[in-house]
Amino acid sequence: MDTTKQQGGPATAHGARSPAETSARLVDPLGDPRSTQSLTPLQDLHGIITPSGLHFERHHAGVPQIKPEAHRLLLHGLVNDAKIFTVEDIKRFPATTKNYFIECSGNGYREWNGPIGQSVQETHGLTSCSEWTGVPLKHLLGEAHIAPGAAWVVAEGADGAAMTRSVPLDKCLDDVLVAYAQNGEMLRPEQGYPLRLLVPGWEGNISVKWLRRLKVVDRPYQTREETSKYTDLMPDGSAKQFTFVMHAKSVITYPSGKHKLPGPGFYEIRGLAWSGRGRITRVEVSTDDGASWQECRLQGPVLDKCHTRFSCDWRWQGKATIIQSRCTDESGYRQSTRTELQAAQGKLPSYHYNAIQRWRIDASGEASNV
Ligand SMILES: Nc1nc2c(c(=O)[nH]1)N[C@H]1C(S)=C(S)[C@@H](COP(=O)(O)O)O[C@H]1N2
Ligand SMILES: [Mo]
Repeated sequence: MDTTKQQGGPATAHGARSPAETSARLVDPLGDPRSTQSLTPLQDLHGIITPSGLHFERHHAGVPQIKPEAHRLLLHGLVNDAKIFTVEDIKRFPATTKNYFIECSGNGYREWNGPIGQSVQETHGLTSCSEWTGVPLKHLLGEAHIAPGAAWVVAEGADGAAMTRSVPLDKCLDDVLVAYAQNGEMLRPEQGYPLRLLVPGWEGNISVKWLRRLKVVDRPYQTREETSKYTDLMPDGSAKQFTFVMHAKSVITYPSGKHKLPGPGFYEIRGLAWSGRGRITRVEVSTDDGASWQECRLQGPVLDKCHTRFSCDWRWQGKATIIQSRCTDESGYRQSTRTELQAAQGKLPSYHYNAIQRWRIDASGEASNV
């Protein structure tokens, strides 16, 4: 059909992607359809922003349907002026817009003892990156006037799980947002519409969605999500609590598991790197099973606690090999191997898995997780 010889389709009130584009989240129910996760197709993305419809999801009790006009955020506890905010009240505060990743601390959980996932979506799809708009929590706390003895803030969601987490006050006064928008529009219901906490660089679980209550308190409240869940089991059987920061991680997204290179020749290796400790300063790639490493290009702007895209040139000779990437962040932390991670933390699968991801390219060009 010659599209230059006829009138095209009409304008639409709300756009949708081309029907030819079918990239989708991988919905992976955790044994119970009410508690689900869905994974971002990192292999299909460009740049650093995850389209809102492809942002990974993790729901402990499904997605509540919240009417924004009926929603309230209560701010109380160790404050002199307790407040009840409507969504409109929150939007009247001076707004901040920042790009941040959110990564579930369970991202890659199954990879601790060896390769399990086939595609990068399966191994790394519990991270996504958006432009978030909201009000810095410090402004709301300023309105409520924090009282002496305040040291933590307990955040509670309005979902069936009433997800509750304790956040240190220092972090709340630093870069935490009460976000209402994502990539230029109001949050998607799956991301916490109409309000969510956004705790940059820390494990996704603490960014409480459908936020309805903030209680300023003197100590962590030892909620379910910080005792029975989201603690890291140590080799001696004890559990480490409050390991908030997501360590630096990188992964090659092209070529990656399930891709097939059409033949020897030039390829641009592409991937993503991020760190909960700040900016990514360096990404290196090896295309010879770790014998040598080359410096990658970082696509600017390289932002704080944000996905960073890297790339490097590769001429594939058509022989079987292993490709992998490792990153360093501005704190000097460098991503390590699975073996090094196991030596430091034991072999029990745990949260915060961030080892170097290796993809084998076989002689036919097929990529797989090794
Ligand atoms: N209220 C509420 N907040 C929540 C959750 C939830 O189930 N309920 N899941 C948490 C978890 S475990 C993660 S990893 C992130 C995921 O955010 P996303 O679904 O927007 O990607 O939200 C967190 N906030
Ligand atoms: Mo999570």
